[in-house]
Amino acid sequence: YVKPLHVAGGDAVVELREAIRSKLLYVLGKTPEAARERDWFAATALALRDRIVDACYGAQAATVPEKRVYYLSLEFLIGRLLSDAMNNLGLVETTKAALRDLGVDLAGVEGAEPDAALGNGGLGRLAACFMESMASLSIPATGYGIRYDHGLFRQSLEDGWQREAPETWLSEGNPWEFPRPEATYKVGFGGHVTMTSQGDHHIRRHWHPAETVNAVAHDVPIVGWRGKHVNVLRLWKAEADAPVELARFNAGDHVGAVAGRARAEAISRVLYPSDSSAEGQELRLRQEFFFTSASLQDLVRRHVAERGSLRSLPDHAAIQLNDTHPAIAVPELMRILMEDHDLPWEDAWQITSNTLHYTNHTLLPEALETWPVELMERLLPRHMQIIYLINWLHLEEQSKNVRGGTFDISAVSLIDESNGRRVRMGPLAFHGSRRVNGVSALHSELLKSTVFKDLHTIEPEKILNKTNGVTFRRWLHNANPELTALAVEAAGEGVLDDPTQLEKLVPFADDPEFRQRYAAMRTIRKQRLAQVIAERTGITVDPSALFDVQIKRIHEYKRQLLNLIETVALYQAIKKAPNEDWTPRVKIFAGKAAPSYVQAKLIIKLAGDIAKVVNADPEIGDRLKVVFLPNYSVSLAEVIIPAADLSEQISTAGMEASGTGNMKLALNGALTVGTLDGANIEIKDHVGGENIFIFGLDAEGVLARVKEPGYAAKAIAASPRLAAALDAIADGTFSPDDPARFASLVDELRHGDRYLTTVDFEDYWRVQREIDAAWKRPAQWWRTAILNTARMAWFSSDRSMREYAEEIWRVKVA
Ligand code: DL6
Repeated sequence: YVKPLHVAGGDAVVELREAIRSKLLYVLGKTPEAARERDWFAATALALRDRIVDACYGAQAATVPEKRVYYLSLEFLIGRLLSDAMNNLGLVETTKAALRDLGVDLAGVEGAEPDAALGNGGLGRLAACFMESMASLSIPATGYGIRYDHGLFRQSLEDGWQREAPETWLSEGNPWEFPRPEATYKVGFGGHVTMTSQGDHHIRRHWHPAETVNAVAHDVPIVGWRGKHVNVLRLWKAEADAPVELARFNAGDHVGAVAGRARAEAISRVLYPSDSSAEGQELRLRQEFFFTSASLQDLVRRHVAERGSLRSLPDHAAIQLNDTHPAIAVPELMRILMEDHDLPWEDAWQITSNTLHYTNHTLLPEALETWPVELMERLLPRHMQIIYLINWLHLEEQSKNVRGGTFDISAVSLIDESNGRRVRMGPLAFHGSRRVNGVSALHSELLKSTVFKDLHTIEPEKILNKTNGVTFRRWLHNANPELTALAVEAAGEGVLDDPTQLEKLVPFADDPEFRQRYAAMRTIRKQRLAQVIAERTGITVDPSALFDVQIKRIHEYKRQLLNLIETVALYQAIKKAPNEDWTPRVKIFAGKAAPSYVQAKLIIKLAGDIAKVVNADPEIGDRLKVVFLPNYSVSLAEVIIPAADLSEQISTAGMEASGTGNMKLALNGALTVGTLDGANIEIKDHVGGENIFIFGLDAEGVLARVKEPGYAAKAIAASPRLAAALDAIADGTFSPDDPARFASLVDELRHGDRYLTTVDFEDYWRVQREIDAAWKRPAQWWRTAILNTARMAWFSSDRSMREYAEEIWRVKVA
């Protein structure tokens, strides 16, 4: 038995119940008898939103904070908000009781909330965790992004192949948001630039866009822990200036009359469904400029209203660019300051480069954004001029600094001349920002030695590390209430406010009774996941087996393929020695592939094909099951993570900037099997090397190995187990209907293997067998799991946000 976390008081229940009833009737126009779960969700959200507004319009609204933070991100993967709102307002039990009085089950209501999937993966989910943490730490912050009509596509599997369908989270409106038509800004595109002489050799340039689009604000309030502070996530919707061209309409051109509107509104229609690759399409650049320009106009207007002069902007505003997607902020802020506010270049540069800050999230060359100069000149002619001048001044400065010898100045240029002429958005963001940060210790070091090597030499103080974090309110309290209640019982209520108190669980790792209760909590979650697996895939899994989980975007560098090859090798080993005492495992995969990423989609198909053969093999039985759960989302993650025994974090070392799923899983007590990559290294430092399973080459080892010709062939020749697994995949054992289906995957491994899957295989196999053995020692296993939970406090996004506030933004945190 565990005590409920929140206790419902009588009056509060009645009040909330009546508020919900009233929203249902008077806002939604529904009687309780006619209401569907979706209606109950909307009514409950509206009633809670009132309480969030109350929390916000007290003292907070009456004071102007000393400094505001603006977090610009093309993605916010927020998922559902109801449980966050209830938990942070302390109203979980009250809401449950209020709905019960109305004859409604809270779980069904929660399930009726659509996921706001306004992001692809780690980068977008990080932005959502940061928003929640900033509210919880009372950091005055606004998130700025796009209100996409259609978030990340819905994934279904058709005969194992990924199919994409549009996602429709807004089809019944969004009860959390406040449309703010009064906060509308004009965003220009195209056109030309005029010059007028002002005397004193001063030339004034002015941009005359050919097209303008309206950015209309929609505000989602984000309430922090214990309802003490509320921030706003301001999402921009694109609207046309003129909804219809009447003259054309009246002339009978009914479609042409709304074409301009369709073009304008396309900007906020769909989220680009790609991560780890730069999209490079015109609409994407339009999206980036649209939300960046609207956000800058908005924050400049606010600053002028509150403080008068823009010269003090860096003292009262810190802007964080989440990756290079908003990097166009560098020339756009310059343009606004010079054109709209008459500031001279030098002052504008001083202000811009002291207000902006930039986070890099990837080293993968294919994900580093560059835009053709020709496209920039056409779409943003004034910005291209500003970028040229910034670059000219920057290169002049650098050439002055070179004393003796030669220095390849093109290495630090903001324009790449080697591949057509393209603007390099990373270096632009770097140069225009006061601080630049990577997202794990290793990643930040690699930034200094690789992509920003030369810029780092010029400004060695600029790059900082800010290791990512995750919000424990979402990923522990809400996702795993049983474990949370157990932690509260053992460590006290304070653990809810201060995650470092999880450390108090350490001595309990040696308490057999506590271990047993901890394991029992896991079983509850595994039973629930088993039920979801059965409902969604028809596969029956045994909750007493080891649940081995790899959940993340499907990408070759994340190496789902390594896991699948090991699955095949294990299958073959069990078939060879069926009487051995194999540890029963369920391998659970989930994740989406970018729609244009052919190899990633083939990997999904391979997982399904292997699952079909393995799961149907009577000789295998419950010793090995393979599951690919379709349509991975934040809310599915909330079901899988608390049920995981093993967390697969097996990227090629040096390629995963940080990872955040690794943190959520370890916090919930899954043991990690991982490479020394991204934040895995810091997780190892915190939980202890004996409480994590590390294998494979480290980042240095990878760099050295790729220089050795024929490394894949050598690795395959040295491992008969690997060779046999690859042969089986290549010869159609798992795809008898199309034996050559996976030839391209296996060929790439045999002849290229950019991600060193073959090289790391044997060590991965070894560590997996160690894990099999560890599972057979439950006392030790659960001790390790408890120690993981107890020592993960540092990975709270509260810690990350505190560090950003103190070391980057210079904002005081209470
Ligand atoms: O920083 C958040 C997250 C990291 O945890 C992942 O390791 C990293 O892959 C991800 N990066 C991206 C990059 N996409 N782009 N550009 O999603 O960021």
